[in-house]
Amino acid sequence: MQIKIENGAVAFPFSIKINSVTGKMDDYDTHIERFLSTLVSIFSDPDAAEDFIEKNGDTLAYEVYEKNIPEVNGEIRFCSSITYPGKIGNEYFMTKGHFHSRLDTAEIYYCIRGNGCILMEKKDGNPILEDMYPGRVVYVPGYYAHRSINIGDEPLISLPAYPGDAGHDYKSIEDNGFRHIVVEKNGKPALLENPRYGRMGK
Ligand code: PAN
Ligand code: ZN
Repeated sequence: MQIKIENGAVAFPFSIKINSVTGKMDDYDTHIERFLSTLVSIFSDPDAAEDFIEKNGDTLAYEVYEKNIPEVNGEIRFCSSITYPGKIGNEYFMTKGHFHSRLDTAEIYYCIRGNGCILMEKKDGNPILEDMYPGRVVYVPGYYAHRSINIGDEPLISLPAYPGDAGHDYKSIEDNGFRHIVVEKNGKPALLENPRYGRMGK
């Protein structure tokens, strides 16, 4: 079903289903797949990411299914976000992460399956790590960059929802990274300073 738009807004109510095992959305409009080869520079050890790909082949780290809801004030965009289990060295598979282009826009993540966390950081603030497991809702306030991190051994599936006009600023994170990374230490996730913060793009 194509969403009907009138005056720049969704014209009719609609519903979709997200498979709670695979995360696949039925009747989606857009499907984004992020393979490790396109994510090498988000990891704190890009050489380890290259080695991983050499050994295991290019690997799907996360994917997103979404409806094309207008990117305007008043609408709510949502998707199914699926981050796969895995690690580069000790660093867990994760999404690229971003600020919203409209910095003051918030977001909620509803966790459907898996075990992980959302890392949140203001431009100059402390990191906040919130747990994700089925049934858990994480509120990401405006001004916080955010990314999903899978610390488990099954897909981390969530439903993020955010204002239509939020927009996505990936560049700040591509250039600088997050100030912190989440790695496995003694079998548990640990939050460490990112040794490459401020020079991720180099
Ligand atoms: C989410 C994310 C999704 C994929 O819908 O877009 O989890 O992560 P990246 O956008 O960082 O690649 C969201 O936060 N939207 O605003
Ligand atoms: Zn977001």
